[in-house]
Amino acid sequence: MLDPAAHAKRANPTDSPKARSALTSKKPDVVVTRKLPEAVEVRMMELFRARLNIDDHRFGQAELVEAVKTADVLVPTVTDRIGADVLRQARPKLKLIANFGTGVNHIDLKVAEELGITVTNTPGVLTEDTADLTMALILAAPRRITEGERLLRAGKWEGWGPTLLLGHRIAGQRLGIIGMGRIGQAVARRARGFGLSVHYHNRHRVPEATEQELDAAYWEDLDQMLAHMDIISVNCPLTDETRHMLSAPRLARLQRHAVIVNTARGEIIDENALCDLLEKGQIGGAGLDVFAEAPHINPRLLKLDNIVLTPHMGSATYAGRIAMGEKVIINIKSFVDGNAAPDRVIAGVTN
Ligand code: 8YV
Repeated sequence: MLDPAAHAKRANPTDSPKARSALTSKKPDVVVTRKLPEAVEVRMMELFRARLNIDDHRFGQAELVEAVKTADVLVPTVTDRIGADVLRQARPKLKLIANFGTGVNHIDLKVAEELGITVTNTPGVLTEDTADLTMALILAAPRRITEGERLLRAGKWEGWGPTLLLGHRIAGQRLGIIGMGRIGQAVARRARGFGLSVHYHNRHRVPEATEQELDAAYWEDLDQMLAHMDIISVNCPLTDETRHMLSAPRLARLQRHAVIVNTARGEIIDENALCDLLEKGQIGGAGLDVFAEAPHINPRLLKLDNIVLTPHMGSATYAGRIAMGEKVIINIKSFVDGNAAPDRVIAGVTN
């Protein structure tokens, strides 16, 4: 997939208010692919001719094609694969994909742009929630929290023991954040409160004032940073450049006790290489909220004790999901009213 930020910069000049005039005269047909919070769905019913997914079933390919052929606006989520095969059947009806979520790696942006379809996302409103879950995994993996819970639930706990479930102290460890965007910075703020020292790698160095505020050390060379960290947190988007960024040779640079946390996208890490290292005890552990082939979980991961697994719940708060829905509504409303949608990843051509 292409980099959303780079695309946004190349906004299509034909994405003009005039070009959307046909849409402004009537309520747009909006297809929502998953069940959203009630408040969001009710508002969508008021504003649009919305088709909701009441039973929350997953759209197969045929249903997605039917949706894009018959809707002005599609509201997908990360669980939908909006590839070229689907998009090529979307015109002339579909004009906007208002994604419910920030990551847009499940949408073929190149083809959407080629076809003049606008794509929006929901940045900003899930930052704190995702950073909270990231921090929870940063704590849970080195402190073996879920391992302890499993022991207890299995009825195997025989009481306190001086050497039982010893983990690693959080304070004083070095945290290496890969991707110092909104979420990476929110993780850094939390991490400082727990006494971690913050290091980061990013495509571009963040402004000096931000570095100072976060007391964060920049590593231009990811390989070098990996070799010196105790904990790694992956917080960058999935793009062509970041797919398998944590490859086998890169992962091999981690220290034996290092813990890797991923709340971004599973495909950024070579999952099989990660399993090799975890199985051989060549790294300390992992906290994973995202998986390469979700919802299928690599069975090798399930057999490991030294990892904490959560089912892609970084943004799963009531407030967060309602705010995401509100962003989707604002994007659709702005678009159909002839204004530029605020969270454009791709600015398309409309008729
Ligand atoms: C969302 C996410 O819940 O926004 C994202 O990119 O990963 C999640 O937190 C999900 O994408 C909903 O589509």
